[in-house]
Amino acid sequence: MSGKDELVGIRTAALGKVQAAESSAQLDEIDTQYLGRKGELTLQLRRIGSLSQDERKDFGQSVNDIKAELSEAIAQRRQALDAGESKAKLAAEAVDVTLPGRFYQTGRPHILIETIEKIKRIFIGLGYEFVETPEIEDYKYNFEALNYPPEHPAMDEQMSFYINDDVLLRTHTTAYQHRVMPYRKPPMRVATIGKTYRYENVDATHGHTFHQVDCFAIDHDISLTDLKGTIQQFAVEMFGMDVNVRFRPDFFPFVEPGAEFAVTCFLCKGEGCGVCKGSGWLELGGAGLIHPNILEKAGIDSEEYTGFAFGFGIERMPMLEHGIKDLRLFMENDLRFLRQL
Ligand code: FA5
Repeated sequence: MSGKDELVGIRTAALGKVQAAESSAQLDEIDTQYLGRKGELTLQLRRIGSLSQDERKDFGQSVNDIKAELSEAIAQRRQALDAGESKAKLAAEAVDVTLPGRFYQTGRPHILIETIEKIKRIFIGLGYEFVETPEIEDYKYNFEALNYPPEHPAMDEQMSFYINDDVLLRTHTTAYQHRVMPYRKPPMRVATIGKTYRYENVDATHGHTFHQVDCFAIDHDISLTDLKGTIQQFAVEMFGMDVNVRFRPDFFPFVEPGAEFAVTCFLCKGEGCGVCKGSGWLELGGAGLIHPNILEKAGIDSEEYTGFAFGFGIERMPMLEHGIKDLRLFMENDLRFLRQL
């Protein structure tokens, strides 16, 4: 084969490879194979010495033309591949703004936690400091320090889960009083909120585990009017309306006089409805003026200071507000229930 024929073969093969190349890396290989220091076209130039004087110029010119043509073809192919690649990349990264958004399920506080937080906010706004005391409580704080004489029938109303003779699960949040009172000086306004436990027959409105809030205030000249005003203010902020508060005599060994209190039904505004069973009132809890014995036991002079205390259950409020018929639903963690609220 003449040198010229060989050149034509190399050119055809090289240009064919360039067109078939699918990547920059393949083009690099073709570049090395033909145009590199030991490339096929470079080697062709070295043949020039073996050619006649006449042929040399012509042959050299042809090799250089093919080299230039091949370089140009490689550059063009590289450009085309780059453009294709970035187009494909753009296509892959494209966002279809017409697609519907992804739905993320977000958590939210349990309805009881929401109620507790709201109650706390209101009492903090009224100047109460919240404290936490144990749920596993000494008999001493749960009953004895609260003026319950041994074997007093009132203790039957709060059937208890005993851990041993001296320790039980607190039956009411009022157990916090003597964990706090002896260690502070009046004036004081203190509150606590949390779980309480009673060993009783569980039904739709009575749980063995439920929540209470308790508050007390001690200062000079505290009277029943202060108690009533505080509960009234709480009810207005909690239920968002102009409520009345009703007190009826009741007995708790740690208050004198003692009362149960109710607020105007927030659904029927006192007219009488299914929720308040036609009475127009919703019973919330117990209250009264702190018994002088309790103050004295805490080292507070009952001649100089008086105080009020009250406590109520939490579950009742969201039950009434959302028409929840069974208090056990709060503690069962059934998502079908929780998602409705
Ligand atoms: C008490 O627990 C007193 N410690 C309240 C108190 C505090 C009176 C300070 C005076 C001064 P009582 O046993 O009535 O009182 O309970 C108060 C509220 O807790 C009830 O009105 C009710 O709303 C709620 N409660 C009582 N037992 C249960 C129960 N088993 N399940 C759900 N809620 C309950």
